[in-house]
Amino acid sequence: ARLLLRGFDIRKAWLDGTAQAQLIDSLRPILKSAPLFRPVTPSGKEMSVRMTSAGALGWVTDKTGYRYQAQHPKGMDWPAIPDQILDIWRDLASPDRDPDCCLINYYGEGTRMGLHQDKDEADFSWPVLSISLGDDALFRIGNQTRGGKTESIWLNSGDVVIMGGPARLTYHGIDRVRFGSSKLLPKGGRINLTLRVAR
Ligand code: MD3
Ligand code: FE
Repeated sequence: ARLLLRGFDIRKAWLDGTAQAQLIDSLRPILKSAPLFRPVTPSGKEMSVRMTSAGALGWVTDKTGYRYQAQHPKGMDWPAIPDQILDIWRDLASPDRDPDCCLINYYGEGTRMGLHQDKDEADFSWPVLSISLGDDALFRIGNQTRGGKTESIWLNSGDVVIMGGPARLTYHGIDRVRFGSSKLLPKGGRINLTLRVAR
């Protein structure tokens, strides 16, 4: 099913169970060579999400600020983005240019992500694409400025969301995860893959 919500193009169950399991398999070597880390915001707060990246650039945050950089905080280059992930981008976002960043967010029990805009990228005319894997998550969509009414929708494993055009700068966040609602990840939790053209 296809749903349009405030300019977000939501493809429910875009990936079948086999494709989801293959995606998780493609992430295993990435998580081994570029382990998840707990980001710290410039204000010094630890985020509850754990993250890593694949691609030429990864998104990081620490006391010195938010940025894209070519190395993991421990110093190694990020692993390449698997072809299977790039294929989803080429199908749904753009056949003309590949993303240079695949941010991998892991949501354990109690993880949430407050409302924010994604604006560390150089060119907002490129869409952002998000792939949900594992436990269900309550996704909140706001407006292009802080405040105002919001709408929420549950994202399930296999859902893909494309944020382009005016929706690109919409405030969004994850209010909660239904921990244990999916059997995709043996230890539970949710993985969100976010594909972006950062530079
Ligand atoms: C709307 N991640 O990594 S994905 C993020 O589920 C992020 O991990 C959430 O927000 C997650 O920045 C939400 C959906 C999403 C991702 C990027 C967006 C929505 C977006 C960029 C612009 C507008
Ligand atoms: Fe975001």
